[in-house]
Amino acid sequence: MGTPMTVDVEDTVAAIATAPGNAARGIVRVSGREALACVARCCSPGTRAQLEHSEVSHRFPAIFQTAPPISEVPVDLFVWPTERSFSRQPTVEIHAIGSAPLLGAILRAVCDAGARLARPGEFTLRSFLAGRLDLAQAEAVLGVIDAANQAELRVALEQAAGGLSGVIEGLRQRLLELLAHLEAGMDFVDEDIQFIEQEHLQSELTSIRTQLTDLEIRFRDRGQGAGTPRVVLRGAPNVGKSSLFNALADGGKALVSDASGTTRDYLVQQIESEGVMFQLIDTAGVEEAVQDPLVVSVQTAMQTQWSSSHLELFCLDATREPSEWERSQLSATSLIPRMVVWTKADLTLPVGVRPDAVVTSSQTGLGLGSLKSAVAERLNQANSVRGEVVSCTAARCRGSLRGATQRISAALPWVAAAAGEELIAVEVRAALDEIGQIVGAVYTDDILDQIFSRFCIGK
Ligand SMILES: Nc1nc2c(ncn2[C@@H]2O[C@H](COP(=O)(O)OP(=O)(O)OP(=O)(O)O)[C@@H](O)[C@H]2O)c(=O)[nH]1
Ligand SMILES: [Mg+2]
Repeated sequence: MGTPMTVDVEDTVAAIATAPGNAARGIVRVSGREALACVARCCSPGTRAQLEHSEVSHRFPAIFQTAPPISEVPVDLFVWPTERSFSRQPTVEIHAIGSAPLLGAILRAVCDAGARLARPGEFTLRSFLAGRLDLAQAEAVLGVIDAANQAELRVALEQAAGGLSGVIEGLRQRLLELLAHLEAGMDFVDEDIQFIEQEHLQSELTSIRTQLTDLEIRFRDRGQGAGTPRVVLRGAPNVGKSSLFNALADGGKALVSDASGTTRDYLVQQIESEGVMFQLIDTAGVEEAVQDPLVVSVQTAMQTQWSSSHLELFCLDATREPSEWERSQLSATSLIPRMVVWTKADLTLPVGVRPDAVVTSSQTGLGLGSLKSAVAERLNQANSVRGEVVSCTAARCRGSLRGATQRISAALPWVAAAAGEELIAVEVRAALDEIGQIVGAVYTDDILDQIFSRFCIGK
């Protein structure tokens, strides 16, 4: 298997593993087939014998010989003679006083003895290729190195310990299990054996899709600076979105009228609630099966606003029963986190109030305070989970998560139509490939290159 950085991932590499600058302690790390022999060549015969006879990981003081004028350096050697090291290769760490010229001299000596300089991220790459880390964990190593504060460090350490990988792996296992059942069905296509109930397949795929969407939303703002969250008013025409917009945004200037389809372009207003700033966006009512080119472009603009928002306030008119479209929206999982809002509650109280819905009236101001507080609370919650992954992982994984979600969305109609297992299996397999890229169960040289080239040398 080729890798972007090196053809031979077993040859012996060396680098200074500690940050530049003087410190109490500095480390030169040597990893690869000949690691122990290379270091042994730089030590006294006694140390050499000790290295050659190392069978288990151990540590001992030694005198390291470099070129004059420094010549003899007292060091501590940390030795991993077997695959029980970080890179899963024989490894030696030479711990010395953290002086740059001293560490430089040690590194040169090791290279003269047969090692070559490691490339950025090469130790971590080896660890990944040896199966010790998955890609998300490898990136977490980068996150630990780059952490600017305690909170970032906590997130990176948790990811390095496999937090994210555990979640992704769980989803992967569930998809693999479905795939196994589907493939079994394909093998026995002539016999009347059902390996998986259609209902189970449907509910399992739907639940996996919900989890993927949640993850994607959590990742959305990482790696590109969060900015002010966007909260969009969405719903059928004439339900009172613009009236609510005006009532919530002091001085909101949205046009309001009895006529359906009043709002054409979207409007944005900055709002503050309980210390949380957000942008409230009024959009055109959702119209189905439109043909008029103007309405089509209005609907497209609305869709764009919606899909780039962080929270949707789905508005329902309390004076009438929810329409079929509204009911289907409420039962489907949404890509955007959603809150349900009843409007016009001064005219009549909604029937069948949902426990999670906020009841409002733009006319009397009923429920507006609660709605603002609820929005602030939801945005706060979203903020705290959004920080759970290292930002470079988030940036890389968004595409994979979205791809997997789309594949599962494509599979669901086949399931509903009781179509052949092959059609469903194709999508499930593709979803698995997408998810596999996050942890590196499936990877390409490009991905590896992108990730490991961001490391500094010595990691
Ligand atoms: N009584 C009462 N009427 C309301 C309330 N909210 C909106 N309305 C009326 O409902 C009608 C539609 O309101 P809009 O705010 O324009 O509705 P919209 O959802 O923005 O409509 P489109 O932009 O066409 O999608 C208007 O006649 C409003 O006066 C409310 O809380 N109470
Ligand atoms: Mg409107």
